Amino acid sequence: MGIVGAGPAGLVLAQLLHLEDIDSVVLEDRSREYVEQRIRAGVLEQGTVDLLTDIGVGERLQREGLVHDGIELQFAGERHRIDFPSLTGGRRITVYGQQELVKDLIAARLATRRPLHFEVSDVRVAAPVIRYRRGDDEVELTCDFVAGCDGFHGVSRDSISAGVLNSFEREYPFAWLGILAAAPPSNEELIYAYHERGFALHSMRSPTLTRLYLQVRPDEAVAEWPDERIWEELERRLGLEGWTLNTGEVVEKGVTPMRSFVVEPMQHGRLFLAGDAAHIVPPTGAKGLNLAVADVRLFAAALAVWYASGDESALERYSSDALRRVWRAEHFSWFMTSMLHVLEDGDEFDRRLQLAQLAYVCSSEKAAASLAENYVGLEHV
Ligand code: RFL
Ligand code: PHB
Repeated sequence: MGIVGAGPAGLVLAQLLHLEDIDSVVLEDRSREYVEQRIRAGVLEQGTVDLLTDIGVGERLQREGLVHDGIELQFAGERHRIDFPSLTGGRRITVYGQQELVKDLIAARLATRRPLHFEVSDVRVAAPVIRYRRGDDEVELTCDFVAGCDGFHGVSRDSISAGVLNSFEREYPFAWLGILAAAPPSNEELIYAYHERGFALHSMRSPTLTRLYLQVRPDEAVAEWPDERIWEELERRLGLEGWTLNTGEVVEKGVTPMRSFVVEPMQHGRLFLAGDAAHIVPPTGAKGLNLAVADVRLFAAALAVWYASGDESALERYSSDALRRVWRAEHFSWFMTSMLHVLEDGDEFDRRLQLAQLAYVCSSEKAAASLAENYVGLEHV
């Protein structure tokens, strides 16, 4: 097996295949340091945590991950809590930085002594062949299958001839400015705030690190946001009487565009796409990393059947099976995004609709349960 990309999708797949005793080569064009430091997702569904634990990479996650029983939705000057265990039959989420998970997965891969090559260049996919440069060597690797786990900007998806894939896309007229601050979290749980000045999110990484986001324009330059302005704006959007926002040194700052994107099918010939290479969700539903893990779980199970018996039926079903969960997550992510962000050219009608939806989700147990079951992750899709 050839695996292009050492993000969560590629690395979890590599570990799943190792446990089935299936050989694989993982190729990554960035350095180990770069992928281990890249700050991204933070929320793991219960099913993701269970899988990571089952495949032997859950030890530090169990120790350091922050288990959360709910989130808070803030609007019209009030906070409302959505309690997960009571609404979902005992399910919860875990907050654990994606880069910490990637470190754990890399360590697990290196311990297997199976190949994981960083800083390869000029990767060309013509499945089942992958060509690339490693140092001064030009390498040609012929595989049984290629897993395109190289993210939204990777090369795998584009190696499929024009006309084979259908793509579906939505761009949103806003982006997130995200910061990581050396400050203890100001609240035990995540706060998703709808405010007339725009959305804000309070999240965290550890008892001493807070992760915060602000809705900004998509073309907004980080330079327009000195730390002081960020803290002022966070205070305005998240602030409530009797609550203090802890501040501290800003150790990372970046702007993330918001996009929904899906390609169908997620497979062509011997190339299988997984994770962000096949689909993107806006981060409001915290689904991206979880979807990447769900894809490779399906793909690895189908490969295990093929290697054991030559039966191709599960591989043939991979795309349609994966896409059911993908579209559910696309809808949830779009729903959360639409409910919580202020449209620049929106009017009072739009605002009233959003407030009515927020009030419904926070007052009807059935509506809250729907949000909660999607947030903690659906068991059967
Ligand atoms: P990745 O993580 O992008 O990994 C792809 C890897 O492929 C490498 N690569 C190549 N390697 C070889 N040859 C090439 N030509 C290559 N081109 C690229 C890249 O260097 C990289 O190492 O994709 P993967 O594995 O599919 O994982 C997807 C997740 O990273 C992504 O969905 C999440 O980060 C999305 N996301 C969130 N997901 C959640 O589940 N919960 C969250 O709370 C959450 N918050 C977020 C997020 C993403 C964010 N950003 C920055 C996009 C918050 C943010 C701000
Ligand atoms: C994060 O902690 O980075 C985070 C949390 C929830 C989201 C998105 C990102 O919806």
